[in-house]
Amino acid sequence: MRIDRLLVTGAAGMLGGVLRRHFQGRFPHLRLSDVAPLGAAAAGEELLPCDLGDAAAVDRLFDGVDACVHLGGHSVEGDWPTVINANILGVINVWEAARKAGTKRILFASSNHAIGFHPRSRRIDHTAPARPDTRYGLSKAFGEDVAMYYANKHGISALCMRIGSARAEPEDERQLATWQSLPDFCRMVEAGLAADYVYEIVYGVSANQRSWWDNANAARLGYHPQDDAEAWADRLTGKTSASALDETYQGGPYCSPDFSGDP
Ligand code: NAI
Ligand code: 15L
Repeated sequence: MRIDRLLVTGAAGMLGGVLRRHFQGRFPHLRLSDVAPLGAAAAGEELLPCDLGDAAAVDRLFDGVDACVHLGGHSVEGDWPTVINANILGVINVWEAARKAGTKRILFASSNHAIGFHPRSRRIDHTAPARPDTRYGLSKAFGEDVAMYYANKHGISALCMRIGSARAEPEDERQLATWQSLPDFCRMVEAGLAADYVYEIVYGVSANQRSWWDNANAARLGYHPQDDAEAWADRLTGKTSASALDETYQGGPYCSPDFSGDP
């Protein structure tokens, strides 16, 4: 697929900054957007600030866009108004704008919190149904379904990346399973831009020995992670949550806040 103009939303964020550096000079036009300041444009960059909840602004954002890596949104648990604006209205506005602009592909930053209430004792793959652990996780599950609807109905191919814990280094025992190194995150995005598919789900995770996720679907699509959180095991083993509930479920510390169910 030829990409003349790639759009990255959430470009002022942590992973957006990683991709901005990774893609420098790579496409004729790299369009970057966020509601937060984006700094100065480098050669080949187009900076278009916008709130994802503003449909007209998102329509303008997609003008001339061939493919999009959609990272923008509220990236942790939040109250309903915040989650609805950034992650519910936001994904509707993104896919609707893509449809109108003729954009061919969207890579969506979903989250492990869409499946956070699967127990750690269960190894799951890309066919696992949503089990959101938060309003945030529910919004990511919704985003995955929006992506599927527009893929099947309007031919916008979509890769839903259920990212675990993408950061420079894992920070606790749970992340020995869920960590994705930043180079592996870039490898996953590269595979998602290059492969041939209509709608797929993959896990955004490194080649961790302790992973709870069978990521064969990602390997089939060309994602071959190079890193393994086990290198941090000596330092992080035993660094766990005080909550038994958090330690039972894959979503970890997102599970116990506000919990009033039957564990
Ligand atoms: P981040 O919080 O650093 O970046 C998100 C960006 O979205 C921010 O720059 C923020 O200003 C922007 N944003 C928020 N609300 C917006 C709105 N209404 N309109 C426009 N922009 C808005 O998060 P990070 O870590 O870079 O994550 C990027 C994406 O990946 C997020 O969608 C997050 O949910 C997802 N993700 C990240 C994981 C990680 O471990 N870093 C794990 C799972 C999912
Ligand atoms: C996420 O979805 C968040 O965006 C990230 O900040 C981490 O908390 C991550 O999940 C995680 O589960 O470690």
